[in-house]
Amino acid sequence: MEYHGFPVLDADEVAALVPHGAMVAFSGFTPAGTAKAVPPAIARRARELHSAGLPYQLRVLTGASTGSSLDDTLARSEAISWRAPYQSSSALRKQINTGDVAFVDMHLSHVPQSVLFGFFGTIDFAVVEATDVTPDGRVYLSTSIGASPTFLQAAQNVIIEVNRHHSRRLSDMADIVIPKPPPHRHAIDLDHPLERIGKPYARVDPEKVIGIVETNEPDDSTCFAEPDQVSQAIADHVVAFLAKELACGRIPREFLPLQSGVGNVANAVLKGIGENPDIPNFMMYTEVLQSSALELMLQGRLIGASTCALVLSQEATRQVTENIDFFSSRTVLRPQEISNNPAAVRQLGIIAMNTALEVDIFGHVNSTHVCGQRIMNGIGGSGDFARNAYQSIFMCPSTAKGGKISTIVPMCPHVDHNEHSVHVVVTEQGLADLRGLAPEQRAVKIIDHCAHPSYRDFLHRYLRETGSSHIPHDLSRCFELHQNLLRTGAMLPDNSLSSLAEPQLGYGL
Ligand code: 0RQ
Repeated sequence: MEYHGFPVLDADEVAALVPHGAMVAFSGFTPAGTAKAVPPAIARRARELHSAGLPYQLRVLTGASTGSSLDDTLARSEAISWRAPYQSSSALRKQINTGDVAFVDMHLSHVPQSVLFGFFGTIDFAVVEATDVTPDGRVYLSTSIGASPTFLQAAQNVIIEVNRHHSRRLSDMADIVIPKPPPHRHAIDLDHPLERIGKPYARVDPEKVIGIVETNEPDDSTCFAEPDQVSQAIADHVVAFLAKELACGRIPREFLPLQSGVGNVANAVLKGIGENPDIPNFMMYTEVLQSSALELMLQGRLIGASTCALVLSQEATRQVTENIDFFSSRTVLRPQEISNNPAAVRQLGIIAMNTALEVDIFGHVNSTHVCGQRIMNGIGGSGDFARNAYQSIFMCPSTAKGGKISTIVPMCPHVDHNEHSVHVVVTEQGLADLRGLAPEQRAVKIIDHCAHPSYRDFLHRYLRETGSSHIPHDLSRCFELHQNLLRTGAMLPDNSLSSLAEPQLGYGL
């Protein structure tokens, strides 16, 4: 059988072609556009070979995190030896944290250039989901663009998963360009989030396409619970802050494009912005567009969005398919090199809103490593946006694990975003605007506005008892809370936590 002149293979035939030790670049930026058939076939092959006593593991590259068909399935079959650039799978996280998988945590905007210049070695195979591929090598990608255009260009062998479930008209949203390599790179000509600078398809050399795998499967769908009290309180603080900034003229009257991370807090913030009559209709320039954003688009609150991926519930997917003219005139799907491009973020004046694991009293943010050791997901695109944003906001609940952990700490044992890239910190307790404040002033503000009341005395005492310097720290005590946590399972003795309202949850590092 053939598809537009390319041989049609089944996924197991493809898996049989991929040798132990190969570097495979898969499409997928979150569950959106994740390759769906070949990874499970590779996992089956790995299990068979492992049970025959043979080694079989791959080096796995993607755009970002993936759907369950990829990271979860491959990790459960112990089929990954190396992984970059981002993940959010609990099975894979365990293997990374036991040292069984080598994981490279990196800025998502850096991935395509790193691939093109060979920083990861040869890309043996690319497995890319698409809605169509033409005989002359035009590849129409599906719900995410990610790094697929570059994977198609760089890989020695290419497999296209043509997924009939997706609307072929998703390509109406796609705007694909691969910047020229330095030193011949031109400035990115983007003056507006919806400006188009590329083509609706990616390119592949047809000679490299060894086969087409046909699929008919939706992306894993993500549904978020209604915001809880904590997310709602964080959202209320952020929305009130943005409205005040607008009223003071520190945000221009026509507002600025928003970048928003993924998850319940991000959803609550977006919903709150949508509902606030003082904030005008707005644009987004972001890496992931969730169902909640599409609702705002239907309401006319969100005028338009540039993104790298559409992460939708099944109902939202149906809406997009049925109203493709409406959504495609308001949505641009870009490669991650452009959606997360630092120059574009600075040029467009993005307001970046990301989530932290913990923040220290001077404003450094840890987004990735619990106690500086165990990875949660990775830095993802947060650094691409935060470092270059017009305003960079970091949000998190003031405590985690039922209050056993304070997310406001004297010093972060791992730093993803340093004080220079963090303008505003928000917890359900309040908001600390750090702009123009020196380190000690920042510390007082963060403790008083953001720390949970049960931890404020400890944090103030720490600040008082350290000597005076530009950033006052006591290097013998700065990780006392983390050491307590590792030793006893809580950052402070239990009695100091009795005032916390949340239920006490188990904590296992
Ligand atoms: O664990 O579910 O076991 O209770 O961390 O925390 O509060 O549910 O928040 O899901 O938004 O994740 C930073 C991880 C937050 C995420 C992070 C525990 C907490 C819970 C999750 P449980 P929440 P979220 C866009 C931009 C980096 C990448 C990024 C992230 C779990 O937002 O990965 O921003 N960000 N990308 O209990 C120990 C602490 C903790 C803690 C929370 N201080 N210590 N555990 N938890 N704080 C996306 C892309 O780039 C594609």
